[in-house]
Amino acid sequence: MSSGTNDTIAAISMPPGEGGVGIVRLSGPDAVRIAARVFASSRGADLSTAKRQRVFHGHVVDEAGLPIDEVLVHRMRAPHSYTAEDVIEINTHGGAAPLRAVLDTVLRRGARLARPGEFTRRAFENGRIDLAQAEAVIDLVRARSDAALRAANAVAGGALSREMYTLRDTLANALARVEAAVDFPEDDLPELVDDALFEGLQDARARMARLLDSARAGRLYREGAAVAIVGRPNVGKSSLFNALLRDTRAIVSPMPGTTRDRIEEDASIGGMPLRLVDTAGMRATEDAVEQAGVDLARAALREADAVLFVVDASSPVCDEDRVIAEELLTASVPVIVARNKADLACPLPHPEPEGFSEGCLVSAVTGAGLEALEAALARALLGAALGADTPMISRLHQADSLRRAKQCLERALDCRSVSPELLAFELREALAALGEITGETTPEDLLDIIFGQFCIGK
Ligand SMILES: Nc1nc2c(ncn2[C@@H]2O[C@H](COP(=O)(O)OP(=O)(O)OP(=O)(O)O)[C@@H](O)[C@H]2O)c(=O)[nH]1
Ligand SMILES: [Mg+2]
Repeated sequence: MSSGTNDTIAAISMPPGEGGVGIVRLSGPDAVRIAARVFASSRGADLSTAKRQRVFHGHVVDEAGLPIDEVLVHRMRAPHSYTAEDVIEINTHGGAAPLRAVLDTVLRRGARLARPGEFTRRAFENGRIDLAQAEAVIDLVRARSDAALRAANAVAGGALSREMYTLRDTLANALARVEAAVDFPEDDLPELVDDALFEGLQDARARMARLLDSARAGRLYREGAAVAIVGRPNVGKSSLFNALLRDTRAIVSPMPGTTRDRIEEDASIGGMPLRLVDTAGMRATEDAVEQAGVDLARAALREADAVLFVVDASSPVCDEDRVIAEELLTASVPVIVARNKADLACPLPHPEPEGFSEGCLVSAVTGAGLEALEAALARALLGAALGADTPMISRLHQADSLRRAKQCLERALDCRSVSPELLAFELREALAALGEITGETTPEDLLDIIFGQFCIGK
C-alpha cells in the first residue's frame, strides 16, 4: 500500500471528545486550494499568499456560503511542514459536531480521508524523517513517564538514526574495499583488506551489541515492567507492595493467607513505569479459594519481567521458602530476594535462599532498605542500559533487524581468511538488515503494519 502523494488527505487530528480547540489537518498538493474553497476569511485574505507560514481568521462555510464554524487556519508551505507537503490545519471549536462538519466539508471539496499514520508516513516517504524517527513519534504520543518521553524524544530527534548511519558508513566503506579487492585480487588484496578494516568491523559489532542491550530497556520504558511480589504466606508481601506504592492498597494482617487475589498497581522507579503485582502467599493448601489465589500467583510469575521474592529475615528459611526458591531458580527473569522484617530482632543472621544474584535487607514497616531494593530492581531490569546514553531500541522488529545484522557481521569477521567474496556477501546482508531500521530497505508490508499502529490524523 503506497500512499501516492499526488492526492490530498484530511483527518481530525485530535482524540474524540470535547476540548478547547479541535484540529482538522490537510496535507498534499491541493491542500491550499481545497481549504480556499471552504474558507471565508474575515478580512478577505487570500490563503494562497506566498508566505511560508501564516494564520488566517474566518469561517468554514458550506456550499451555500453558510458558516459551519468560526476557525483559525494555519497554513504551512512545503517543505516546511510536518509532512514536507503543503499543510493546512483548521482550528475549530473543540467538539465532535464542528470537527465532523468541517472534515465532511473538506472531504466533499476534494480531499480524501487519511489512513492511520498517513501524515507521518508522508513525512517518511518525503524524506523529512526516517523510519526510526517516525516510529518514535508513536512512542512520544504514548509515553507514560518522563523517562519514556525523553527516550522517545532522543530517537525522534535522530539519535538512533545517527547511530545507524555511523554503522552503515563503517560497513559500506569496508564493503567498497572488499569489492575492490575482489576485482583486483592479485596486487591489491593485502592493502585493501587490512587489520584496520577488521578493527573497524569489530568496533561496529560492539556498538551493535550495546544497542541490543538497550532493546529490553527500551521496551520496558515504553510498556512498563511487570514486577511480581511472591513468597510464602505472612512474610510481608502486601506490606512491601504498599510500601513501594507509598500507599495502603492491599490488606495486611498477621493471619497467613490474607491475600487471596492478585492485586496490581502502577508505580515507577527512576522514571520507568512499573506494574507491581501483589500475590497470594504460595503454599500447599486444601482451601479451594486459597488454591485459586496460589494459581493466580503462579500466572503472575510467568508474566513478570522481574520477581521480588520476599522472605522473612526474622525467622529461619523454611521448607515453604525452599519450594518457592527452587521454582524461581528456573525463572528466565531476574529474581531479587527481599529479606523483609529487618526491624525485628534476629539473634542470628539467617542464611538467605541461595543462588540468587541480588538480595536486600528491608523493612516494609520502617521503610529501611526500600531505596536499595528499588535500585536493585532497576539494575536487574535495565542492566547495562541503566544510565547509559546509547539511544534505546524500542521495537521488536528493530531488535530483530539489528540481531540479523550482527550475525552477518560476525560471520563476516569469521570469513577473513576464507574468501573476499563471502566477506562481501555478509557485509551486504548486514547493510540490508540495518537499512530496515531506518527504512531504506524495509519491505512495504512491514511499513504498512508499522504505520497502521498510528491513530488516524497522526
Ligand atoms: N515488624 C515487621 N512486621 C512486618 C513487616 N512486614 C510485614 N509485617 C507484618 O507481617 C504480617 C504479614 O504481613 P502481610 O503484608 O499481610 O504479609 P503477606 O506476605 O502479604 O501475607 P499473605 O497475604 O497472607 O500471604 C503483618 O502483621 C505485618 O504487619 C516488617 O517489615 N516488619
Ligand atoms: Mg498479602
